[in-house]
Amino acid sequence: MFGLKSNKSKAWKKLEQEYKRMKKVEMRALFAADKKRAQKYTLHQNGLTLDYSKNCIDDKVMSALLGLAKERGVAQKIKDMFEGKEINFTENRSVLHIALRNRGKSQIFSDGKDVMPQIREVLNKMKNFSEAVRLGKFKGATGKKLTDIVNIGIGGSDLGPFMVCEALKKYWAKGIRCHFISNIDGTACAEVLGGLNPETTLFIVASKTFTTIETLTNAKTCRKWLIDSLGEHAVAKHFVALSTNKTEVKKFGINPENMFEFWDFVGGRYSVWSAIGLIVCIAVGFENFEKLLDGAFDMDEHFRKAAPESNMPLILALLGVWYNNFYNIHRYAVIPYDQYLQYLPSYLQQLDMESNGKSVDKENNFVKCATGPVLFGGAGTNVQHSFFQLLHQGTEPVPVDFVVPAISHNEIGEHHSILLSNVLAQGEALMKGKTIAEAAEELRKAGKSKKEVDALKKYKSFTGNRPSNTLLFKKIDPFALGQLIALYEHKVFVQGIIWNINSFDQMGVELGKQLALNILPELQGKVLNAKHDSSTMALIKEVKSLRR
Ligand code: G6Q
Repeated sequence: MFGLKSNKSKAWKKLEQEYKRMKKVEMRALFAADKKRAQKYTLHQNGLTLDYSKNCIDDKVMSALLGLAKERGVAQKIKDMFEGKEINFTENRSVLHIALRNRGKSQIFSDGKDVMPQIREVLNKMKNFSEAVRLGKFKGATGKKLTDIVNIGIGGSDLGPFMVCEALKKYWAKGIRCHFISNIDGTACAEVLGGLNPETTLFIVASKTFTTIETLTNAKTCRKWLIDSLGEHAVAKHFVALSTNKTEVKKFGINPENMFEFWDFVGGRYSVWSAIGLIVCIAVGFENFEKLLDGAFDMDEHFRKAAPESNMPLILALLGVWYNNFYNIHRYAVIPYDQYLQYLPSYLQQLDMESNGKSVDKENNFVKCATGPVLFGGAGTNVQHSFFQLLHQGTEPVPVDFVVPAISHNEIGEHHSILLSNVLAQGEALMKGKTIAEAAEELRKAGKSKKEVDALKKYKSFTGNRPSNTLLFKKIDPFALGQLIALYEHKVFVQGIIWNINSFDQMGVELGKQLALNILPELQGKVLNAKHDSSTMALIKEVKSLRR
């Protein structure tokens, strides 16, 4: 149904022609022919560099891609988002994560109301609370300082704060530790609670809707654990909520005064900039949280104002479209070369796949082209020793984004130089490859016989011509991280525009929330003989028998 036929607009057809030409061109040759290629295809934005020269592109391709962005009205849609138009068209909502980090003085409207005063008010509340916890002024029920902060949330209410806390670990206040409980698997609770003292633990229940079964079940378990040792009155001193749903927060037994609000115009996976970032504020301090917002704002301003040809999120998005829709490569990898960024790929996986894993367009038709690709990744150099084999020699290329801080927070001996030499060498090798003749030559030089050379030369060859982007910056600090996240958010947004889909709903995730609720009473023996397919019926039966 999708991915096979293009929607034959003028710009699309032009790109199909460019693809026919470009697929015969080797990047090696393009580099050899133009000494300034790297310079030409590199962008800079306030400390962040994007080198996209190792892509299967030339000026004609870039101009055709920019033509597609123009044809799809990307510039107007960007304006619409910043003006609070209801671009989340299936839920009739504005999409205003950009307002959460609006560090300027401008007003931003949703539904005719300026949202900035309420955003600033919550930020102020976050500042006061996080400082009180850090300074030991907000104490636990027995008068002790709260040292262990547990974020209970899932999906958008977990991945953002988790990734950011881990990325900024070097900035954590001394004596404060962050923990995350997301999975409904009791192991998640058991493992975290097992190491904690109730007197010094603060629970943050993070849930936009405050109806998510995993989060509420985990929160109830943690509440019981606390009450069992400190009594009911301790809840007010050890539980806060982050939510849009005051009624449910109250019902759960958390005083709405201990609730930090956010709003429907903030999507879960775009919410780390909101109250959902509370654990980040406590861990790294409000000043650093503000720097994170500053970095994102810097990217927002760039995205809004930069010309298309030098607009980083736009260029990244178009390159993704180029491979996804013209080369028919429906996957890409993000590889951070920094241990602190090891969870960036999982975070981006949600951002990209939940936003653009869609099949119906704005006009209510099934799409005729492939939409969101599969994103995967992991920290380099570890992944070089695992799935990089396929990246180098698999039958289909996988475009890669390398994310690279030039300086490590832990500059020990030669470690970081070795790490950096690896990432640079990987990009080069993917692009250049190694011809069979070159492989043969290498084998001969290594003293192999003719027979051995003939037997091995193909196995030792690499097609090359495999695309990668390199995102380079000085160090992983709050500002750079803010820029980086916002860059990917906007990239995903632009791709959604090109594919004419809604990047801001998540019906598939919501389906999952309903489905489990149907089977739960059957597993608990409360409903018998419900109808399912034979496989599900058999599995339910077997699970019940194994758990008996
Ligand atoms: C994010 C998704 C999803 C959501 C979780 C948790 O964009 O909507 O990942 O964040 O399902 O939802 P709650 O925050 O409502 O508990």
